[in-house]
Amino acid sequence: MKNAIVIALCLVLTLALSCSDDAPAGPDGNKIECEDDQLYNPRTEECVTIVGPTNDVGVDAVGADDTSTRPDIEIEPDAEADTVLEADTELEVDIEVPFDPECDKDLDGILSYECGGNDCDDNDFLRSPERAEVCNGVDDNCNGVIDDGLDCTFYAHTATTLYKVNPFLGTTNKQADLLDAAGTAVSLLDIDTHPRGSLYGISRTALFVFNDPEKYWVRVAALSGVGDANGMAIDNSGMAFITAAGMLITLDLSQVEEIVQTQGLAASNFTGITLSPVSSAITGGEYYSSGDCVVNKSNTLFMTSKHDPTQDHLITIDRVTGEGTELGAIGFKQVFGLTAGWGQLFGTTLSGQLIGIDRTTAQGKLLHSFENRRWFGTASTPSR
Ligand SMILES: [Ca+2]
Ligand SMILES: [Ca+2]
Ligand SMILES: [Ca+2]
Ligand SMILES: [Ca+2]
Repeated sequence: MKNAIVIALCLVLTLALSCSDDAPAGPDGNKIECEDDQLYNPRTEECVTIVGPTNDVGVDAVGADDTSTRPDIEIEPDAEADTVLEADTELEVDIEVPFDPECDKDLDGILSYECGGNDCDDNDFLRSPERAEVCNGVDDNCNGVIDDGLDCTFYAHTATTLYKVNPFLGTTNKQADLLDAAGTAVSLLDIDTHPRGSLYGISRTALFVFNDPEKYWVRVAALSGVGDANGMAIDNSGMAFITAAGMLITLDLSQVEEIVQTQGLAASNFTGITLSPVSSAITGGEYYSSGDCVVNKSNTLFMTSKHDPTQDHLITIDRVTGEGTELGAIGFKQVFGLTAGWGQLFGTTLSGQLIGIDRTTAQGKLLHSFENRRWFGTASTPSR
């Protein structure tokens, strides 16, 4: 300890003190012995008493304590250690604070109301404020409103009226009577939505497009050879397919659609247009169009077939070869409307039923029955 003090003083004292443990020699060459608490000052040729390190005031006064109090400075690592300790402590909090599984039963990361969180359904992983709203009849994003900000409807028509149907809520909203600009009834067999948004309809002799702002139908072309038609579907490239009894009829809409897009829906734009669809037999079985066909997002063409008098069946049809493949019985008759939307298939029947249809097994499930509605046809949603 004494050596440390000596060294410390040597480092800082400006006095020309002799800092040696060896006894210094006096002017006469004799060894001078200083006391233990003294050092020899050769300038004054005398021993001076060391102010001890325990006297903080004295040592600080000469700055020596700066060295001798290094341990004070070395507290810094302690301080760092404290910081590290704090980090460690926080980490331990994250890991070790016991979590009550009752507060997030569905494990969606959002706590239940009871635990101070805002998960409006702590039993449903798919519902929380972190979720996006989707069409399903459910308040996915927990803002208290079902399917807010979305159009969750498809077009369906009876013999006289066009509706928008919400299959999730089981509601309908009348859009228009089936009339042309002059107020004459338009007898539509079926309707479908073009990928670019136009709503098309067919009668036995003509093709129509719905003027949505004006709420009437515009005759855009004469049709031949579709007299038995009862279903129409438009694929993702804009090609229309019409089903009539055991036939698949292909109708190229591009000429008309081009005019719709570039010139608008004025009747004079469509004077003299006649379209000649191409017919081919539906092969692969004794299939017979019940009332509708539809193309889903992956361009698969489905058709309801009434070859079984007890119930309709769902088949797929190869759009190029016309070969049909049965998926199974739907469990419902007179499925005159077939629509694809939100990744699902829906059917509507002549007796007013709305059904969900399994795309793999064809099994239908009743979703809603509309009183006094006889559904003729339905159109797919633009997003399908
Ligand atoms: Ca939760
Ligand atoms: Ca939840
Ligand atoms: Ca919502
Ligand atoms: Ca929803």
